[in-house]
Amino acid sequence: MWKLKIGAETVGEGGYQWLKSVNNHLGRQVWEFNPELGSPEELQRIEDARKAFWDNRFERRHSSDLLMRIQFEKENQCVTNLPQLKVKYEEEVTEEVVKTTLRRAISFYSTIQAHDGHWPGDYGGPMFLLPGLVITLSITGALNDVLSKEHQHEMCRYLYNHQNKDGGWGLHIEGPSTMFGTALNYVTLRLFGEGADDGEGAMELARKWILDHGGVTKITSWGKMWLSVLGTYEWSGNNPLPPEVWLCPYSLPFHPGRMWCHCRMVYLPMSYLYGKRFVGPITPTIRSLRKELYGVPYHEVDWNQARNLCAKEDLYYPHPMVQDILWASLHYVYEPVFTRWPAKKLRENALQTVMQHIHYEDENTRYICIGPVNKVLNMLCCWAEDPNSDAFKLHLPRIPDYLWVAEDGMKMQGYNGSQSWDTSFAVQAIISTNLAEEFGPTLRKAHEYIKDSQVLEDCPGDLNFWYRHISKGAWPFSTADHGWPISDCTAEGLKAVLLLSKLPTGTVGESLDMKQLYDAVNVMLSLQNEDGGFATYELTRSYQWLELINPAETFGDIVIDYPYVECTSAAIQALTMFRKLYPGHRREEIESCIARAAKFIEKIQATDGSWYGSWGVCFTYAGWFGIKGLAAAGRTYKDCSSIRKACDFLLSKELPSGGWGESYLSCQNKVYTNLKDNRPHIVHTAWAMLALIGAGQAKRDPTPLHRAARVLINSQMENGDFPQKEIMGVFNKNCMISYSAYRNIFPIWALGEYRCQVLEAL
Ligand code: LAN
Repeated sequence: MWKLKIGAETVGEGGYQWLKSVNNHLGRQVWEFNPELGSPEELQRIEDARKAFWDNRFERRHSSDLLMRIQFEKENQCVTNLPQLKVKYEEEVTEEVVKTTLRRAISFYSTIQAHDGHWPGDYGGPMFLLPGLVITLSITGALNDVLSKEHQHEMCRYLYNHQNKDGGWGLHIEGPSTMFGTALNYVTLRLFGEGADDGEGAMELARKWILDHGGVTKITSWGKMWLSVLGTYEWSGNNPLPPEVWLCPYSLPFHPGRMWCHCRMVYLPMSYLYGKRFVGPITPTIRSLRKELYGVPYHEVDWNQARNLCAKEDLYYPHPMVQDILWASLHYVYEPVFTRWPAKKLRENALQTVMQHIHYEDENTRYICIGPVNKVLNMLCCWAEDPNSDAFKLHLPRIPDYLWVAEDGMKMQGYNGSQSWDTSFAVQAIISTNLAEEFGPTLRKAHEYIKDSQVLEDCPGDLNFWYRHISKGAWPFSTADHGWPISDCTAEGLKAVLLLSKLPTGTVGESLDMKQLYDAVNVMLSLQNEDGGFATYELTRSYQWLELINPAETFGDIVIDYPYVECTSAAIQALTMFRKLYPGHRREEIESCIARAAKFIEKIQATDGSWYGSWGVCFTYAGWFGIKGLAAAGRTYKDCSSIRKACDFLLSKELPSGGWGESYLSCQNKVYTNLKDNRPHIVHTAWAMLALIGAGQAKRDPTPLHRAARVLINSQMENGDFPQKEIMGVFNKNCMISYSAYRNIFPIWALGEYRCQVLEAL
């Protein structure tokens, strides 16, 4: 049976040598297979869950994290046996019902808290991550050493579970088929040893999809890169990524050091692989793939034309003409010159510089790396540089950090988890219910986790040289070992510890040292842009027009770190909370920061009263942040037209049955779209409630809030859990990602505020 291990227990004997940690692996999540574990009943439950997922895979595409739940159910007893309550249509929602629902919800949620205080969970969703891992491992010859046969079996299960009816795979689990998803996942299955003709037709169908859509010359540029290193596509069919760009002066607006760290960190290793024209060993499988993936014989492919091809299913951000000109001149003029003597020296220099930055990133994330894409690319570069290097060996034991198993199989996650982020939210949710005293042990453990996950040091060396912002005092999204600081993760972490500091030490433990609070404030202040807004990891370092050279056809807004309503609002909320408790500390700076941030939020609001949400679906998520940010800054419904418009917008989206439910299509189309059949979604319902309560809706007309509360109460399951609905997270406009903890956190939070701010005010 699969077992989820947490923290220090994930480090097996002998593993220490290759695994580094700043805090004894706090928050680390690793699934291990142990054939001896599991009673027949447990194994049967797991099989049933798998079968149910498979049977309903085209209707319910999101798994419910059931393997973790089955494990925790055995390990942690649920303390309550309160009865499940339902509220009939037009029946009044009473305080008693809400309180019982909350007690049941938090009791359940406490049973899936890990012993180190964080809430583990599935952070899957994207369908282009596992292929990068499997391609890298198969090139380096490590596939069968790193991934056991059980791993490979679960990975195949995952891929078949998420194959669309038409045979293809989407960019993410809920999306329609794309060439990027289909070709890469087909290749992945082939590398696992699945036959091109598997008898069941799934592989044949996938291949048919690829050929019907023009063959893999139509794959996106990232797909071209993966197929090239694998040896199934020619480098001449890629647009150039000259590593020399890293040698340009920083004053140039397109210097990679000015880009969004995720963009920079992905194109860094890509430029190494391109600069080297790195290709793995050509095995019989690779030769066979060359035959399978194109409609014409491999030697007849027009690689030059292929550089700019992209299937229409994949095209979210079509290349503007400047890009075609840029790539053509690099391809025809620059590359032929700079890959030959004497200019070749420059290339060698550039490759060395690039490698130096790769090693710096690896070392300072303890080989986790900032994300799942540069993780595997960096690993491949380390191998390409030296297959026997320690760097490559240090990468291997950090692979499990990205893997997660649920009833739909084993997936590669979008990060090494969302530990810190979820825990900060969970704390705020539980405290909002006013039941904190009852759940002291849960809060105390969460408090420990948050305190011990703060980043305590800046990265080493000259930060400017490494293009790094300060980190000291920040909170990461996942673990301190990952260590990249994020503006809103810092804000939510700070909010959580400040709220905890107001509760009795006897209940929730010692508060965070004041100096560490000051460090957090220092990071936050350092992250405000001139326009008042906050971006994600760093300041906005260059111009918006750079998006013109975004080469990734499937992603929007990746080139620079833009300011966002979410990050800006979180900063306001944290700083206003801090200011109340520590009015003397950096008073003027904080005040001016809040004022400028609030103006920024007003400025970027759309005329219909909405904000576009970049990291959650979508206008509802952003509405919650927009309103809460302005309210924290002291604006009210009465004196602020921005809040009034935002409320009108949200109220206009209430569903006839009560509640809210927004589709991921909102994110890609930038137009508010309901879920199919106007279904409500518990998380949207909760966000809308939180926003409206924050804007004083209770005093004006509480009926939409009552209706929404009823939706949440009635959706609670028998064991106190809430059902997993449609996918809720997003990045770069077009790709969805799972936030598995939201189904528990936000109903608790919204009903908590409903209980304390709506019902009690009546
Ligand atoms: C994340 C996850 C967390 C998220 C929030 C903190 C929620 C947000 O408020 C700010 C942005 C941030 C940090 C974020 C940025 C983009 C990430 C890192 C991700 C969505 C997780 C995965 C994604 C990353 C870019 C995926 C790899 C794909 C590429 C295009 C490089």
